[in-house]
Amino acid sequence: MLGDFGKNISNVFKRILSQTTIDTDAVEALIKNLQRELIKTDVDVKLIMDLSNNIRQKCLKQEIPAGLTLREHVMKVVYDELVNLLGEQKATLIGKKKIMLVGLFGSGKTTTCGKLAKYFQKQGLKPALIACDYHRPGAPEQLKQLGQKLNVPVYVSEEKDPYKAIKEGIGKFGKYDTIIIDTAGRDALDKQLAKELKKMHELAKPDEVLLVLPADIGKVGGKQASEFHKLVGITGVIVTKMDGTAKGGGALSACHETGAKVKFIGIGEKLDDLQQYDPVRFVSRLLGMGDLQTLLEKVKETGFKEEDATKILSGKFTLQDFYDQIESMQKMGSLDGVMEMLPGMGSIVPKDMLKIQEEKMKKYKYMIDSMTKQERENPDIIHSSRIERIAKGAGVKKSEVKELIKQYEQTKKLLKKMGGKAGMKRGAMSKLLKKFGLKL
Ligand SMILES: Nc1nc2c(ncn2[C@@H]2O[C@H](COP(=O)(O)OP(=O)(O)OP(=O)(O)O)[C@@H](O)[C@H]2O)c(=O)[nH]1
Ligand SMILES: [Mg+2]
Repeated sequence: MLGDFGKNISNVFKRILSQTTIDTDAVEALIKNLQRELIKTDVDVKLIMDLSNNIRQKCLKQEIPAGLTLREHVMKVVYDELVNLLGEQKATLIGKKKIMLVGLFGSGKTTTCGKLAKYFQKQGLKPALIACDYHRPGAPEQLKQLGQKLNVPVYVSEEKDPYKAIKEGIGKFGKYDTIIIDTAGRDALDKQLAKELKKMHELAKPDEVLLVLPADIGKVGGKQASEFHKLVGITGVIVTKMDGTAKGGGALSACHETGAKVKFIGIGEKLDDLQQYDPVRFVSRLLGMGDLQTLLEKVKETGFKEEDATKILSGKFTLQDFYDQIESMQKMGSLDGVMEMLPGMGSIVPKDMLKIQEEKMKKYKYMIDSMTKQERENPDIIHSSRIERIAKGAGVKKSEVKELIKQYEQTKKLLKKMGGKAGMKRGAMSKLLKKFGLKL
C-alpha cells in the first residue's frame, strides 16, 4: 500500500527544502502534496484528514525546536504523527497472560504463535499453546511440530472442537505462565466464522488479542482490522513478513482503525525471526528514509539547547563551546555520511572538501585538548609562548593554532551577527556547517 509512499514523500520534502520561513502557505502546500501522495497509495481518507490536521496544527502552532531547520521540523512532525498512530514505545508482553492470535488466512498466525512462545521462553517464562484451528486439516499438526521444537506443550482437541480446546486447554495449562491460542485464518466479514471467533473469545477471555497482518496486506488491512476489532477487540498488531519488499503500510490503517499499536514484527520464517516493535526503525522503513530519521534523532540529541543559544548570543562563546560543537558534529558521523543522509545534499559538497574539513576538525580538537581550562574559557590570553606549547602538545604547526583561533573568532562573530532567537533556532546546524567551509 505504501510502497511508493517513501519515495514520493521524500520528493515532497525536497520541495520545501529551499523555504526558510514557516508560513501558512508553505505548510498548506506540503500538506496538499502529502495528501496527493497518500491518496495515490490508497490510504484511508479519514486517516489522511486526521494526519493533515495534526500536521497543520503542529507545524503552524509549535515553535521550531532549537537546532532544527524548518524542513527537519516538518519531517519530525510527520514522523511523530506516524509514531503516534503506530505506537511510541517498544512494545513488551510480560507476565501471566492469555494471548489469542487472529487474522486473515496465511497471515502468519501459527508461525507467530511459535515465535511468541520462544520469546516468552527467553524471558524465563513457561508458555503453552492451544490449537483452535480445526478448519484447515494440517493446522493442529503444524502447531504441534512448532511446540515440539521448543519443548512447549500444545493442546489439541480430539473432537476437533475449538470451544472444547479452549476450555480444556486453559484448564490443563493452569500452571503455565502464558497461554497462546492459535485460531483459524478467516475473513472477518464471514458471518459464520465471525460468530465462531466471538464465542472463542468469550470462552478464553484473553488478556491480549493480537491481529496478525502481513506487511503487504494493502488496502484491505484497515477494513479487516476494524471488523476484527468490532468482533473481539484488538489489543495489538503484529506485522509479519517484513523481510519481504513491502513496507508495512497496512499496519498504519490497522492501527488507525483499532487504536491498537504495533507490538511485534515478523522478519522471517524461523522461530527467532520476531522483533519487538521499534518506532524509529519501523516508521523510518515505512517512509523509506531510515537514514534521514537517524540524522534527525542525532540532531535532536546533539543540537543546541535553548540555554546554549542564549549564552552564545550574549557573546559568551568560548573555545570550550567551540569544542563541544565540533564534538556534536563528529557524533553525527562523518561529514560525508551526514551529507548523504540529507536528501539532495549528498552530491552538492565535493567529497575532497569534506575530508579536508574533517581532518581540520580533528586537529582543532587535539589543539583544544592541549589547552588549559583558563585558555579555553578565555582565548584572548593565548599568545606566542602559549601557542608554541599548544602546537607541541597537539603535534601541529604554530600556524595551525593561529588558524584555529582565527576560525574560533570568526565563528563567535558570526554567531553574534546571526542574532535574534529565530536565527539561532532556524538552521543553526547548517549555518555552523557553513562556517566550517561547507557551503550548502
Ligand atoms: N518471510 C516470512 N514468512 C513468514 C513470516 N511469518 C510467517 N511466514 C510464512 O507464511 C506462511 C504462512 O504462515 P502461517 O503461520 O501458516 O500462517 P497462518 O496465518 O497460520 O495461516 P492459516 O492458518 O492458513 O490462516 C508460512 O509459509 C510461513 O513460514 C515472516 O515473518 N516472514
Ligand atoms: Mg495457521
